[in-house]
Amino acid sequence: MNKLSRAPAVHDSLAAKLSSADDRVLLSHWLPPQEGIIPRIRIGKRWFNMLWALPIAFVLLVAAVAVAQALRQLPDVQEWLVGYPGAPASVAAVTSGFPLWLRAQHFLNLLFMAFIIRSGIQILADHPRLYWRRDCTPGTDWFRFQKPVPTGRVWTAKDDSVTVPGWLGLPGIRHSIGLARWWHFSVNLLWTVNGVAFYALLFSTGQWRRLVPTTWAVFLNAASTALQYASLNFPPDHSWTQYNSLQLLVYFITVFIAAPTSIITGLLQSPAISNHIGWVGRVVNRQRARSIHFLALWWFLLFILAHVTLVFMTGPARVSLNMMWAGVNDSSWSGFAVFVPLITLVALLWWRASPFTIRHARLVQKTGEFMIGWIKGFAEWWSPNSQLTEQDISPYFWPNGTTPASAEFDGLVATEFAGYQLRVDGLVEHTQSLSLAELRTIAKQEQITTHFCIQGWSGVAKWGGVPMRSIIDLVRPTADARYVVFYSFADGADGGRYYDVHKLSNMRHELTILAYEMNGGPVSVLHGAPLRLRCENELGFKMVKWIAAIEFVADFADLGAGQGGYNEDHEFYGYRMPI
Ligand SMILES: Nc1nc2c(c(=O)[nH]1)N[C@H]1C(S)=C(S)[C@@H](COP(=O)(O)O)O[C@H]1N2
Ligand SMILES: [Mo]
Repeated sequence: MNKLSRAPAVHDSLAAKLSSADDRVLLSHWLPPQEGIIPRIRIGKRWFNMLWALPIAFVLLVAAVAVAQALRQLPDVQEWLVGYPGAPASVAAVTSGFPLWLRAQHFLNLLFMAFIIRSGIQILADHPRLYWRRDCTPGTDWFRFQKPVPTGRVWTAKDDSVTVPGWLGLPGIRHSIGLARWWHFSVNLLWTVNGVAFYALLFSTGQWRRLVPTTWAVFLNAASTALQYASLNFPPDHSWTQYNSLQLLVYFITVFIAAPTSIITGLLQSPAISNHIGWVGRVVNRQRARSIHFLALWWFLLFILAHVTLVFMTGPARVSLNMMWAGVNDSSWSGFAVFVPLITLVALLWWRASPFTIRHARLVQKTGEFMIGWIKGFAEWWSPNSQLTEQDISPYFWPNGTTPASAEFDGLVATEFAGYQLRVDGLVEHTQSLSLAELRTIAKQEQITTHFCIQGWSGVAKWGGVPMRSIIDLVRPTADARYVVFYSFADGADGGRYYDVHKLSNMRHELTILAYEMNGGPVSVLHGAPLRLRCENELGFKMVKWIAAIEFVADFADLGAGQGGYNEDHEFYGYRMPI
């Protein structure tokens, strides 16, 4: 892909200010840890500590047991239970037990879910708040495990990120979303392939009858089973051939509702997808998608808790393990013999995954790129076209990144950028040096769009500026120009200049502009004055703020650490980030 076929290029003078980066996470250079708080949920105006859920759940469970036991004393209820014993008589049982493919897929699902959940929690910790509205205005969150946003100072999204414990998060250090995403997306792909194969095998073998309701009677039977469980007098277990109706419904929801919902709401958080699919992306905006994604996580967590508890509570665990791990319906130890080594393997991988990721961060980045880079390539190809209206402009727009700290930049700010010159050079026929006044003479494009930060927040603003297409027409890139480098006036968080690389084709999308206006006025220094990139099919970090120069290149391997941008070099992000 990035072959260095020619002699090293002579780059823009700013290229000398880029820094190389380590292939490991060096904790001494990393964003220092920051504790979050116990998760809180907002109901109305009040915030509740989620630990309250534990005593409340306990009281509710005890009450449910008391009520269920009382109900089962009533003759009418006993009669009703005879009519609805827990599984509709009309539903045919499955006689083939649990075949090897099913057992293998069950194990793979367990293995993949472990890493999906861990990396997902890590991703959430990079913006530890959830909202229903896409503007992410402080105070409108409904869930958080971070303090309220401080006022009276600039508080960036990075400032807001928190550490999750290393045994839980993957890789368990603060602001490691770049690495967590490679895990999350790569394993998601494996999980989805496993899931699709599972659907196909289910429906081609008759095993689907275990999981798909075929009569309305399942609902009353499920109520009956729930009552029997709650009374602590469990229904007889026929799992080998047929699940009871409660199991059936819960498995159905897990396999056919929660799983697809997670995949869809995951994809809807992507700028390229959300901005390409019209009203769907506007109605299920990024924050709604994120919140629903999180609720789906809770479904899975509660499912796992209940599932594992019941496996070990209904009858001898040995027998249950035999069914799903050895495929036999007896009371031998064969299930144990399979289960113990495999669960030990999962535990071992769980234990080593974070240290491995920290030590071999570049390898994780490269492997992730290999696994899912092609999907990102497809998404980048789509032209983002979704725009919003003036009413949608967010009252608040999170700031992010490290502002320029140089006498040169301060001097420009003091003269309101009167002396600013944008250099556009590299592999072009007509090198340019353009003042703001000259940029303003080029036909202005305005767009009201959603910003998608990799960390999870979003915000809507109206941007005005010069389409990159106009710049391309002006400079006329040569035939070997394939990428466009944006150099900033600002350094990145770990020293060295902030920069980022885009494919030239991405710069030709309708909504790619160099913005000098935000919400009708000049863009503020905080948000990237005098010029910042808007490229609506990418995540926020690809939109360089405080642009000093633009360079057209054939290859970017010789810039910085060669990964295509500052965060790509230093935080192991991908250089194509439409998802
Ligand atoms: N020069 C520079 N540009 C940058 C950054 C940065 O740290 N330095 N941060 C990026 C990130 S991560 C995001 S989300 C957006 C944030 O833009 P905003 O501050 O206008 O919200 O700017 C991007 N551009
Ligand atoms: Mo970001």
